[in-house]
Amino acid sequence: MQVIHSPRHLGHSGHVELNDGRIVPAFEKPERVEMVLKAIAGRDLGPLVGPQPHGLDPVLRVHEPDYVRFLANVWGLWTSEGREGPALPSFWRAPGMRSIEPAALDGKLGHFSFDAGCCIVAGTWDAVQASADLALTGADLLMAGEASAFALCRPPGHHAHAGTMGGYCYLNNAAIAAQALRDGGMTRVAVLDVDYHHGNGTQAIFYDRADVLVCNIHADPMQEFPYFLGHADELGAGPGEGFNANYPLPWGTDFARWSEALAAASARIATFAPDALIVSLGVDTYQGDPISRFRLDSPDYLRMGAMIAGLGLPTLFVMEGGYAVEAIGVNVANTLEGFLQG
Ligand code: B3N
Ligand code: ZN
Repeated sequence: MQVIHSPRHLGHSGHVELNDGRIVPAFEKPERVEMVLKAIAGRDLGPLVGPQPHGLDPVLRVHEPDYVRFLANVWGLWTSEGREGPALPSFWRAPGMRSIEPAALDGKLGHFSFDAGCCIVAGTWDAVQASADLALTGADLLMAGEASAFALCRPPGHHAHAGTMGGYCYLNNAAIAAQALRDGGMTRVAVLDVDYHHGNGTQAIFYDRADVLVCNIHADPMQEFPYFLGHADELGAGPGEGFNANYPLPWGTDFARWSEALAAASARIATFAPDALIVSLGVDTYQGDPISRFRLDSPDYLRMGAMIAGLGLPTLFVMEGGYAVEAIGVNVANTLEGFLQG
């Protein structure tokens, strides 16, 4: 399994988030990737490779042009106004207000976001583009006949909608890769999102489509971020009806309960018979994660990987969340090792 990595993620650092009424350093930080690299180096998983540049065309197959223009320009606009420090959204449109992109930068930040989780610093756009390129390179590998690949994406992507950032996510790496597989000739693609948080962006992007099945196993949105999407009755719409499946689980869920949901999602995926599988791999389901409340332990990720291997599909793992920095590497490496041995 090739592991696709770029040091350009390091440019997205020094950013902040709003937590308990205070501006604090973001939980989503560069050390996460460095810890995964360190853990992978100790295992015989496969070679570490860099990304191929893909430009913005495959990004624009998923994301709206105005949004991509905003992401590309926001830091330049911010600094040209003499603003100092990171750019953080803090104003949002309520239902009944109009969806017109404001000229003012604070208005633009709110227009293109759904929370204050996407801070922008000097290196953010470069890191975001590199992250999408990692996922696209992984998609290329599957199309070239590789059985599996791991895109060590950072920033993560599964909360990003076609025109909206949020939850540390700017471009939806998994969705961009899924669309690239479709554009490359695959007929059906499945996305299995095992992150603790519901992948609202991925769901929304493919909600009315029957060619991309999206399955999410996550904390119940009644209790957890992203709060406003991820219920079990969200089944898809129009031609996409029946091609979205959510498995919300309560706080305190352990692997015994969690793996029942994975078995159900796997059965749905097997029925769909996709040409390839994309796994949105978040390991914030770990019992020691500082912002999450599931109870998976490190050995459970070996079993998770083996269960995913049981689907017998060409599989691209795309990194999403996981904030227990001391354990993130072991948990990711265990998943990949479990998959390779499974
Ligand atoms: O949910 C939180 C949150 C919960 C607990 C915290 N503690 C105990 C310090 C802090 C924050 N914040 C909302 C934003 C969560 C973004 C999650 C991104 C992710 O991993 N997506 O998969
Ligand atoms: Zn998460």
